[in-house]
Amino acid sequence: MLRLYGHTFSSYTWKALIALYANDTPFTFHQIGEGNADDDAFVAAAGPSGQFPVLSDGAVTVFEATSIIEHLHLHHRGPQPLLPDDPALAIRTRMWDRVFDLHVMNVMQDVVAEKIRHPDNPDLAIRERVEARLGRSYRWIEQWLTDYTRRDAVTLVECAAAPSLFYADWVHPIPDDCSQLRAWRAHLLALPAVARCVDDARPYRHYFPLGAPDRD
Ligand SMILES: N[C@@H](CCC(=O)N[C@@H](CS)C(=O)NCC(=O)O)C(=O)O
Repeated sequence: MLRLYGHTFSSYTWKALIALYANDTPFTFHQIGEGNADDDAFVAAAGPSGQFPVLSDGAVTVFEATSIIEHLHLHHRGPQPLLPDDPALAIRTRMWDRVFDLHVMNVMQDVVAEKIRHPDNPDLAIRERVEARLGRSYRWIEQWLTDYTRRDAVTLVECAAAPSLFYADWVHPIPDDCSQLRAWRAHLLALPAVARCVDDARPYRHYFPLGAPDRD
């Protein structure tokens, strides 16, 4: 039986969960940081950052959400192919995955990290830089969506896009003139695999350091 270690409120944990849910892949979920010392120690030792999610598959341990999805695609393939079989399209898919991790999710996390570091006096220059970078990413994705045709599937792209856009929009709302992107975020949140993550995370919304908005 596969074991996924993560936290229900964690964006990168969602990324792996969406892949598992979309394919009805059987697994057990191990919640980190909520009192199970053995699970916490396992994650702390699994990779150099000690971060989650981490997947355990028999003797194999996989960290990094993208690598977990690659592993699921190779060893536990379900009805939803997480990567295309065409190698050239697979490269494009991996490149788009990097867009959501590096230019949406990790950017958004700078504001969250600054609020945790300085809860009473966060550096406004960091927020300004993050808003500028997110704005640029939003506009790039808005253009990219014009030619993105696989919108009803759940692939590595959707696994990366749903959690990153969910939380980034809380930090810096997607502007009205990015209408395709706003509609795509709503579409992603309505996918059953994503909706399940959103709902399971509701009890933990008070963990969001900036204060969760009253929506979604
Ligand atoms: N690059 C990693 C990022 C993982 C990550 O940032 N995980 C966060 C939760 S969303 C975490 O473990 N936070 C707790 C910590 O850093 O100790 C991935 O893609 O899996």
